[in-house]
Amino acid sequence: MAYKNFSTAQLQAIDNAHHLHPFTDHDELRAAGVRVVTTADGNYIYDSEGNRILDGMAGLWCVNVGYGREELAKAAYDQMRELAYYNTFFKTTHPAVALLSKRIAELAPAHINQVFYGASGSESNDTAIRTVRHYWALEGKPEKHIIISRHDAYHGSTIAATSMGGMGAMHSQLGPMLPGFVHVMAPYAFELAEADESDEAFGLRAAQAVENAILQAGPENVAAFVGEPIQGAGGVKIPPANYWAEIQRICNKYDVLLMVDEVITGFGRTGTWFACESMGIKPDTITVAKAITSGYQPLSAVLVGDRIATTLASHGEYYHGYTYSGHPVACAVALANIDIIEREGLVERVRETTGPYLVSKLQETIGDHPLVGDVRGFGLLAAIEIVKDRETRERFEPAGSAAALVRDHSINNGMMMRAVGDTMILSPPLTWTEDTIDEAAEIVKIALDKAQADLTA
Ligand code: PXG
Repeated sequence: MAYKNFSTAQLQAIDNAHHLHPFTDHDELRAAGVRVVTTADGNYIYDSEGNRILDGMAGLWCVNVGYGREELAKAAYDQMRELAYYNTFFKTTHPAVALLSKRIAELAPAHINQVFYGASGSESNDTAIRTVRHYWALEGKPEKHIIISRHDAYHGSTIAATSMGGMGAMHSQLGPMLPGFVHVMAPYAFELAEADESDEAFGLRAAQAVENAILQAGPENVAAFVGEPIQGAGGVKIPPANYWAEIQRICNKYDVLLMVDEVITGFGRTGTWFACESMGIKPDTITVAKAITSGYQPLSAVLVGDRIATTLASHGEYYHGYTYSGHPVACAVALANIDIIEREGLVERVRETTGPYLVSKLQETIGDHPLVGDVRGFGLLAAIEIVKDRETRERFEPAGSAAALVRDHSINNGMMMRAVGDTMILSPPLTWTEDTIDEAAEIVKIALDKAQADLTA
């Protein structure tokens, strides 16, 4: 590889001079020195200094089959040689996109049979927004345009996806928000439940906030409710078990469509192909990206339910699409990726073995650690709340500083773990075994112990 001729210091200097990083404080980055990740294999990434780091985040919640899969490289190579690119606009298709669409329709809930492609989760959420609004216009109800979302939702970084998302810090840098989005409380019991409130009562209250928002806007103006089955970048917020069924009931009652963002949860992470199965809901659109190719190629999609698809496909042209809608190389890699997930039984493994084991092992290893206020998980998603006081759930000041310490100690001791505010996050490749989870839990414990030593020094 060409980069082998460059030293770490040279690459850092070049990167510093020319690369604007996403979601990065560049002063902090320069002070720390950027890490140059050079290779990855299986569950580990390697940097230019020879450090081997267990990847507790599957890249950015995406590398579900792990790194270094020859089969995926070969699928890309073969497809590039056969048909590197062709569009799907000119009354044309190609085998990879047609076959991938069929495969996804087979994996998705029965009422979902059509797929519209993009290249990123943000892009596909834009597609989903346009599609539900266009649907209502075609149905003669163009005033139904408002989309109800939640605080701490992450739906991407384009202007529409940022407006639909519920990240205050992102909104503060957006200038005017796009109109037509309303945000309600997140189903985040750890911070928002009352002291004596049961999980069930909290689930109903959080869903009630959606009904209140629909009534306030007027159901005749509301197009859809949108949500991640489990809020990912917002801090792995797992709703109470009754929440989603209640949301579905409310959407049905007011004829409000249900848009589900499965960019993180899709393709096995929660122990089913799509988390909507685990939640028992029937979404009208499902956005997917990331693990559709395990991150080996940029690809995203909106899975469109029959209700919308039938209307869309019988009312002339929908003026929407991207150069890379259904890119052949990305689709070929997605097909090969789904083959691997199926052949290796990764979804069942998460559901039956590693999912339950991850949360129980973390609970056993660090559940009673003085810094830990809560350990929760669902499939191969886990969160650890960092607190100053386990009883009162008081946090350290300034917000996020204690979790950042835990994260840095974790990375320095061999595992990539993410901090969202004061919540530690794990979202590893689905290829992790019980042994890998044991290794991870040990590193989490070391990181917590070291952070505690720093905080009490
Ligand atoms: N929806 C969800 C649920 C996501 O997690 C997107 C949409 C947007 O996808 P693209 O491909 O446009 O990035 C995401 C992406 C983080 C982090 O800090 C998470 C994401 C992206 C960047 C950072 O955890 N998720």
